[in-house]
Amino acid sequence: MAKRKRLTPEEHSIDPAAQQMLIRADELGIGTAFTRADDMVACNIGAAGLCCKICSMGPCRLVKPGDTGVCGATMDTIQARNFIRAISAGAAAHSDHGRDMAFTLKAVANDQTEGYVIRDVAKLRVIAGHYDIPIKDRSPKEIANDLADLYIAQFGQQRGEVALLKRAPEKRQQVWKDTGAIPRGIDREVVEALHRTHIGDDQDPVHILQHAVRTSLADGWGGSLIATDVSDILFGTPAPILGQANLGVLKEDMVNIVVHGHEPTLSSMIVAVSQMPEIIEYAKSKGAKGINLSGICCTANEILMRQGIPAAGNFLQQELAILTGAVEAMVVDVQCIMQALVGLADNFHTKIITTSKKVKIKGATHMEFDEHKAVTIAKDILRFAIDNYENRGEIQIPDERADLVPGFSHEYINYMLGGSYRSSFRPLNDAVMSGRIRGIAAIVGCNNPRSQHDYLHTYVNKKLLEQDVLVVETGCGAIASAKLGYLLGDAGLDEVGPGLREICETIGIPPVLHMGSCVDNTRILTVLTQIVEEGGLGDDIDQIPAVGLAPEWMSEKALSIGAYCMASGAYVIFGGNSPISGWPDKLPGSDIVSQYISEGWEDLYGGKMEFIADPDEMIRRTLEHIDKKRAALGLPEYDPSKWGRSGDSRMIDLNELPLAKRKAALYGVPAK
Ligand code: NFS
Repeated sequence: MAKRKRLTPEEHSIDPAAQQMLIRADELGIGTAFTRADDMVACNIGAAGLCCKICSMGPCRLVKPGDTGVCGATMDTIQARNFIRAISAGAAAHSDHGRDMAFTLKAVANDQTEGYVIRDVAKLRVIAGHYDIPIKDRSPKEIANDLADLYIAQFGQQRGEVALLKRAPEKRQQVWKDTGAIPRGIDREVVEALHRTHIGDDQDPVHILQHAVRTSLADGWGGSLIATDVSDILFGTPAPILGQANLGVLKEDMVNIVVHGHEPTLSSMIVAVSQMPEIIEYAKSKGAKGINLSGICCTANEILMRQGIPAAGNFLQQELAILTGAVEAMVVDVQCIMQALVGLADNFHTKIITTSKKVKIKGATHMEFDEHKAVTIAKDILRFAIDNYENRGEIQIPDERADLVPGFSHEYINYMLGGSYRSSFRPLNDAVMSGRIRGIAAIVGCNNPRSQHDYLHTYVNKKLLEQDVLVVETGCGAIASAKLGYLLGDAGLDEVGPGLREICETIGIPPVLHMGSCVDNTRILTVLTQIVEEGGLGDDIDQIPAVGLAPEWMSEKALSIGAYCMASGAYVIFGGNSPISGWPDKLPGSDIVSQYISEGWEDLYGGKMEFIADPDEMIRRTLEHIDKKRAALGLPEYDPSKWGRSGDSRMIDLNELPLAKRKAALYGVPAK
């Protein structure tokens, strides 16, 4: 097999903790996703969306213009089919997560679980109110039971409209009606996507892509939104909390348990049980000082933003955590879990524990989770991990960790802009209208070993902050920024533009707001909806000066997110490889799919989806789009020279001081 040159640890990642672990892996002769990506030359035919393997007359590889599959399928049809299948798999993953959350809510409402309660009754009432579920004189469990039934019904619904779509701006709902994009039921759209792309069905690329939009909406305004709603109701709506991120959160003298995956159901229970005196005593009886929990991927985000449990890292750090030799158990549920973990863990004492009914990995220990016995199972898992502490060998934990403040739910953003007395999105809208905030960028999504770990996320982030663009983040992108300190007020403020800085200082927020896991991209939809409802920035999401970016994407879920954000009116930019790039020497008119998801979709939805590999070009187009939307709204042209000197003159003087002295003057903290 042809091999690519091995990159150095510095070329693989900008994160010093990751670099250190990659050096250790090299010394131990252990491969990781980074080196496997070096060794695996990606298939250029598949990468361009030109391989069709939906029947066994092929797989057909279309290698030159004019080629078709054995059945006659053209490049455009094959690309569109591959694309919708990826979007459908992503929508299915998010939505199945949402389904499990809805079942958990139903079980909690009927006293069938162990250890769970309804934590956010206020949110339960607000959400129930959207669907006219009676609230008055009813207990939280009665309301939750009805909401769970309604949510569970959205999956198998055959006709009508997914009920959650009514939470979008009215004008947007009309756009979806006019374009026939309203999903009827969540499962129905995914099944239909598979049917349409079976051999010999839908072969008009534009028609296929239209259903891709409908399927993605069943995710964003369906399954994912259900997941976010129910997680908040059961585990609490996030509010700012202090946390830490990076491998340095692992502790030398404690039992390290890393939870990895996506669902908060088990991980929240592990958090609760790990604080029980009997479990802590058990850890001590084995020679450890206690139990240290941390997370990887979106499970990390779920417990980071609710309980302040540290994040050991993002997607590409799952193997690196095990390479420290200090992890007693990695407990996984669903999604983004590398099969390589098991083989890698064989080099250490680490136990990989699978817990989902849906996910088994050969060689891992399976301890199946069941919410009806959640406390008992969580205790079993923790004891199993504690028993493994004495088997530790040599360890090496990078001394790298950064503080962060996550937890910016849309409810909290509303509150922070005016307190409970006059909570409102008005100050945010005003800041965008005045030009202090030039626009909003959502930087989300994965890591991908095909690009330098964390580089694109943080580069794009930094450059947009300098341009007074307020950044909101979720998923692995948020953890990348956290590690660099952007999610902590003062730490990031020296690097942001003058207008954005004024806003952050006034409200007391970091310039990058961590809004949660990937299913929580729905929080971004809700924020955009609230901005519209507040007024002054148009009457639909596509008029807001906002852009979504997934610079290091790799998963099918990312494509589904991109599609539903596009359909909601956003310009969405993906970095890295385009799965629909087609032949490098394109003939005129042979680029139907790429053009359609950009220009065609923009005509219909006001949003568009593009794949742009060059980060500077991503930034240029982001700013161009933001300025175009500002102009269309009649807002003043962005002019940073107006800001930074308009506040209280004392603040301006103070801002010139070094951080420690500024704090001393402001808060009476003695300067060091
Ligand atoms: Ni999102 Fe979260 Fe990370 Fe990508 Fe995977 S963890 S759901 S898919 S890799 S951001």
